[in-house]
Amino acid sequence: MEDSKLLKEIAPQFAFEGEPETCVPFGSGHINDTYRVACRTDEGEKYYVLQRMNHSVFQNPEALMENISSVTAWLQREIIANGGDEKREALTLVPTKEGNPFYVDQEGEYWRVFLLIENASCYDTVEKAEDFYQSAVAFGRFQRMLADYPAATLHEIIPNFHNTVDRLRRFEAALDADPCGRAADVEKEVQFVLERRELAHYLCDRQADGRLPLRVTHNDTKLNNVMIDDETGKAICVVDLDTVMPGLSANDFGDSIRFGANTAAEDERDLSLVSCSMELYEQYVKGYIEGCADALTPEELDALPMGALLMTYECGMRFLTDYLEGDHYFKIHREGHNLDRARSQFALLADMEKKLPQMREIVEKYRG
Ligand code: GN1
Ligand code: MG
Repeated sequence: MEDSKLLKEIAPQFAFEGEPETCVPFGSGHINDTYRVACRTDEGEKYYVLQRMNHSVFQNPEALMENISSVTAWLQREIIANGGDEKREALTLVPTKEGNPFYVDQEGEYWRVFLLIENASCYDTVEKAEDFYQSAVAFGRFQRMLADYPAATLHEIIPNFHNTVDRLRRFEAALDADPCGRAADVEKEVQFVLERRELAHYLCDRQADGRLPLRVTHNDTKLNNVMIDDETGKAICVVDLDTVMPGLSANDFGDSIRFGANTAAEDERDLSLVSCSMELYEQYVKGYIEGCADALTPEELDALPMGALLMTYECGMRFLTDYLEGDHYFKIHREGHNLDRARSQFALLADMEKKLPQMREIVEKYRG
């Protein structure tokens, strides 16, 4: 939608402080469309984040918004109880003028607004090891603050989201159907996935037999989903709560490593640049264990390194599935983008497989 149309038709639905004056694209997510709205108030400009929710990915936006409303309210209470600033350390939903948490337009598109946390930034790549450590503390703290939240009351927004066994089944179905005739070009990548079928079971089996407990998890723990204070350099707030669901701590840990400890971008084409940095991995382990305090069980701590391998395997498989199916899930910005992403994830996994003993030793060092 045109920015001007957004400003005229969508923005006025929300209970902003002041008058919305500008609306510009914002952020780098693959799923929703995000804009920054500036409003003029007596005290100067005030900023908000306006998002159009992707309802083909999120088929039940009402349930999703229920999850976000109750998790953010819980986090705000915890933050206030700890003497923190709840408007800066948690997301704040801005309701519509009618008091609803989202607005549905005439085309059936779902919109929502959050307060923009000012003087803070999200980073797409690790510029400083300290930022990565900070993000680990933030995700660890997130885990700890939600440790007593009744996880079973949350809606499962995307069923089987991090069920790697199910992701493998869906990959094999896409491969069989081959709707775009692309399977023949990706034999090497397909082989890579199929050779590792066993890996898909590692976490699912441990969850099924009760060795790993269900937690409230974020499920998209990339570095760019944490806001870092521009002045202090400290992580302040975990954002993008769309996929908050019951899940496993190893998945949250693993997805952070997949994205942030990679020495290259998620879609890097020069695979010689892709590797899992043990320095960054160590920073994350240290920060995550500190942030969680003792909220994790010994079995959960044992499973963390394998979580990194699993999430990388799963994400690569998801990119490859989307490539085979014609790129309708992840937004692409160039021809073959999902294939590039899959290849770089597989290069990263191959490197992690070599480094697994060292990854385990590092967890031993910090678990206390
Ligand atoms: C998607 O929208 P974004 O970039 O935060 C995806 C994640 C993937 C990620 C890969 C709902 O997240 O699961 O790990 O892309 N989110 C959803 O970059 O599928
Ligand atoms: Mg995101």
